[in-house]
Amino acid sequence: MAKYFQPEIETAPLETIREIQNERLINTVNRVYNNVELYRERMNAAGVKPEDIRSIDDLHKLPFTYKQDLRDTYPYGMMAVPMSEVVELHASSGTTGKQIVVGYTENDLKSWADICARQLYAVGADENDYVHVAYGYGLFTGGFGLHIGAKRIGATTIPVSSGNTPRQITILKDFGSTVLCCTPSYALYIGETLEQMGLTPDDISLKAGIFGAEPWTEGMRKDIEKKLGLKAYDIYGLTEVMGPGVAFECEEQSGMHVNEDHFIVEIIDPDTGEVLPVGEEGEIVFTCITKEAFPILRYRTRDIGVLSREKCSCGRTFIKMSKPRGRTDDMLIIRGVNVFPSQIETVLTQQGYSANYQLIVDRVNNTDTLDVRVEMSADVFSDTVRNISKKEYELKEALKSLLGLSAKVTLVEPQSIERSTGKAVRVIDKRKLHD
Ligand code: DLL
Repeated sequence: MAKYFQPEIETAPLETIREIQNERLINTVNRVYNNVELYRERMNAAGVKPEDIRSIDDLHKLPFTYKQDLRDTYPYGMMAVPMSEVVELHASSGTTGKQIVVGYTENDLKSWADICARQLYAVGADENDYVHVAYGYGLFTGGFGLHIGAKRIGATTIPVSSGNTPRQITILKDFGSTVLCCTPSYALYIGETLEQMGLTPDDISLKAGIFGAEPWTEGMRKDIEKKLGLKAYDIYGLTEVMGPGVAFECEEQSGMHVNEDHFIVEIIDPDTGEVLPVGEEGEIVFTCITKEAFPILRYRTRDIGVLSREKCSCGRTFIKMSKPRGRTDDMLIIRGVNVFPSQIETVLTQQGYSANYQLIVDRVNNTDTLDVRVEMSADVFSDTVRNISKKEYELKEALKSLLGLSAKVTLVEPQSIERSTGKAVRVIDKRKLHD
């Protein structure tokens, strides 16, 4: 039986959601036009006045917001309320460039707690649960977001933060954690450590995991579920929009419901900016319609995904987004073949490997090269060199036939690829060193 934290809105008819969105969008546009210089200038330049936005059908008239805008207005230039009303700051540095800062009012924190509480209810958690938060606490939004969500549902919240993996296992065991929140790559690492400590999932009490902040595949989901003896759910979010909980997975485990009473989602063609119909793949764009401190209009996430309005068996009516395939800036172009690391991960896990891999990209004699380094299991490692070469060949062929990608494949020793307690670094692009 599905459990909803806020059933009235989570299962509301589409028309009701639309009415809420229309009203909140109009409000937000007026507020940002009056309070944020960047929006006033952008809208003036585009010839759009707040009164031109009468419903979400007019959304496309509004200009986009880019990460660069947040850098240019660093640190407080995009706040729509006086700083005296901002009660918390978070920040994200991303992989490149200057960090960006976002702010929350007391009401913003309440909305954030609500959306994380919806995620926790959707995985079957309630006040009887022990929620173990192993996302990093600090300026990163992962730790604090799930933390306030867990408190909101009255669960016993365990703010472990990330790192010190043997200690995580001790706490899982001794404190009786039932829900684990961390990145999927850290979940896998915790699972491996459990095994190395001679323990099994029966020695701990986990029933569900809330894993996000990075792309991960169905193969990795199965692996984590087996290693930790739980059901693994995806959660999506980004600092600029709120943090974790922008979209959340339900018991169906087939995509994430976007919290449409707080965020309007669009899919656009990343090259032309044109809005694409539901069902087509493109760049995900969000507009925040309840945030007071840091409302953001049509934010270009650079994440690639697809939306679906198909009825969900959980009873929620919020639109669903697919697992994002990756970010436009993470897409690798290897001799003309476009490929996301997550597609390579799908092939690796289908071939029975765990998601401990690294992609080394380089340019040799003006030609791009890709070396897929994957850890072998202990039993393969003890195999003959000939058999290991055979396995490498098989994987190389699988990558070629499934993705059209010719790559070098190297099976490396178990435990030789550095583990991550946060977001895994999958790609080492040596081409950047030559530029
Ligand atoms: O990663 C917020 C978060 C924390 C989400 C904990 C989920 C759980 P940032 O550090 O700003 O915020 O990174 C945001 O991470 O644009 C995506 O590219 C990626 N991302 C986040 N969740 C997912 C996911 C947090 N479930 C960026 N699947 C986003 C794939 C994800 N990518």
